[in-house]
Amino acid sequence: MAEHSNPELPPLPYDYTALEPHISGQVLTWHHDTHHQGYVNGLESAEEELAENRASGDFSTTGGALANVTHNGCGHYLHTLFWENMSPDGGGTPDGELAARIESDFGSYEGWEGEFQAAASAASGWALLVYDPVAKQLRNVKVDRHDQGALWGAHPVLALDVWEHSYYYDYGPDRGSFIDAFFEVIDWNNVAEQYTQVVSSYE
Ligand code: MN3
Repeated sequence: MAEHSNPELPPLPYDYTALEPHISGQVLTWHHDTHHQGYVNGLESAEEELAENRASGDFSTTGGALANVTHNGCGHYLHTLFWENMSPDGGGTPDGELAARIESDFGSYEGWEGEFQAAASAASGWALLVYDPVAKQLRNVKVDRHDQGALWGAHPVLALDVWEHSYYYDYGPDRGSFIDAFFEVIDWNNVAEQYTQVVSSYE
């Protein structure tokens, strides 16, 4: 039987100030060390509660704990992807197989970009580029909180956090400028790696 591991906060893959001026060191520090850590802690304590309830046979708090696993687990996983998707050497546009797939699934890069930015403008949570293994295609998904609007079975390969804690300190209510700034730091090499890893297990 596979042994499951306790959730852990992964270190940022770059310095806290590495994405300036697009995302400030202050925001990355709060966002990673406080917010993301909070989801890791929340996931761990919800899992402990589930285990205690299974052991005692008292399931009276299990419904809430299950909701906490989903909320905090999605928060943990999406933040981990969000950090990996960015780099101080990012920006530009995708190339290679990922670029070809975006063109074939969305008509053009511009078609994908406009749709993703619309998802990011409208979401109360996240904009995601996902691979849908049922339809065998890339899709954009608009997510509220961390999990509302999720497409079951789909694998996120690019994640943009548009919770207010992600941009308000740097941009105030101007979410559009933050979305533009995110495009200056997208690490397309990482997105291509995420895509290749996922698609290779389905196609
Ligand atoms: Mn966040």
